Amino acid sequence: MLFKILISTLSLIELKLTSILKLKIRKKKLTEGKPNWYPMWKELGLDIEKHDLLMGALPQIYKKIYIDAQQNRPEGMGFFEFVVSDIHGIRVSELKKAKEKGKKVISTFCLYVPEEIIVALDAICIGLCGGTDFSNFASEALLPTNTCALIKSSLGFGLGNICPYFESSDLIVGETTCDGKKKCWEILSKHKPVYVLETPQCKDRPQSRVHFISELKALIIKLEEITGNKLSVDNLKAAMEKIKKKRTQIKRVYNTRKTDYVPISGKDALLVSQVAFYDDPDRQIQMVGQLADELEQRVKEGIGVTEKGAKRILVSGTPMAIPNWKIHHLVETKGAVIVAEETCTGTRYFESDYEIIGESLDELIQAIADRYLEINCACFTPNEGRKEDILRQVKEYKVDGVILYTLSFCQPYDIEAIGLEKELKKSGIPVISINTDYSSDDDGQLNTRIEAFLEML
Ligand code: BJ8
Repeated sequence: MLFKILISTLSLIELKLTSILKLKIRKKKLTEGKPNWYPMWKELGLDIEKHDLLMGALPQIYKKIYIDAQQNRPEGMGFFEFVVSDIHGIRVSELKKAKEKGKKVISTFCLYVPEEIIVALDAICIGLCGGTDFSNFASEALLPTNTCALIKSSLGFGLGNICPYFESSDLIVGETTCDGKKKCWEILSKHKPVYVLETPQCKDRPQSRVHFISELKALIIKLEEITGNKLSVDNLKAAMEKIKKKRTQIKRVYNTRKTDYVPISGKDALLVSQVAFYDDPDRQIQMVGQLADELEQRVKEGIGVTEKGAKRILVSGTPMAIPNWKIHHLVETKGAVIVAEETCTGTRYFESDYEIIGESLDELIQAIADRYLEINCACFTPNEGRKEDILRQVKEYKVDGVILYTLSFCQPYDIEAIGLEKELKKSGIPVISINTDYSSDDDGQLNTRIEAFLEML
């Protein structure tokens, strides 16, 4: 009942957030009691028929993976469940209202696009959809078969008119990380305004830092033009504080996963990271913070989500966009627990940090550039830092085995996986390499391989 009342208020911002925490995670149909979003979806130009198919499938997948297959979940997950249950509704209506008041929506596909700059200019930063092959119908004619699942999916969401976030975007900020994405921007720019941030290839060189800083400044000019706002020391500092706080709360959640008796499943922790990419940062600070409070209390009381002695797994590799929960589900239905993700929907999002000091825009932009250049993505060369991150995290999270996870046809991560597998084996760390896409075609084969890997630990 409380759930229905909450939904009927239409705007999450107007919700009394603390009351959401009281929601129990219930074994009920996730679609019930929704407001009528059809007028909004039609206005945005969505393909209603296809969008209905997508929205019809998601609750069933979520129920199977999150509700039916898990026990003893933290109550704080009620908020994240609520967000997923209305994934194309309430947040999109918030964007609509904000746009009516003159705010701009800026969409991104990569961790390298600094959200603090977007927020400082009073715009909304959204990470775009891309975690299911449902959308491939709209992109397959434009891309070679050997394109990674994330690109196929994201482009499909945009061109297939099934993503209200894409339709709400005033500007898409791409980047020059992998080759596939570079070409994707060219296709997308025929349908939406796209600006490409040039990320360096060899990020450890001093001249790359200089170049990245000048690229950030060029991006700022573009964003100022789109938003009509001007970047200042004050608004940038405030936005940096806000985003830093948001990252800190996610870090607190991850820290609780380092304990012996893990208080949150890998699936739930992944969902927290995934939602962070498109929800309102202030609300995230509050809701992730409250979840972290609960998890820290669980740790004190020795409340865990697995049997004691469950095998602890680190997943490292390509990002996992909603609803890509495939590997987490396969691993955690076998009694093991994923304790960390060395991915962009995991530790890469919050590990690097900055001090917010400096009295000029130049100093603050430099601090932002330095923070981003610490993110170890396989698109850079060399990328030794990633190996160091994995080895450190294996210790910090008391990991029994590592899954190197690569989306099929992602060459940078695929190639790194071969070297990393050798390095980890040399260090005596059990490791398995998994190369897959969003389909369930290889579920049987992956089940067998993961089962054998877990038995071996
Ligand atoms: S910082 S990981 S979000 S680039 S999986 S599209 S690399 S072919 S997503 Fe990424 Fe930024 Fe790096 Fe993170 Fe290309 Fe690979 Fe596909 Fe990928």
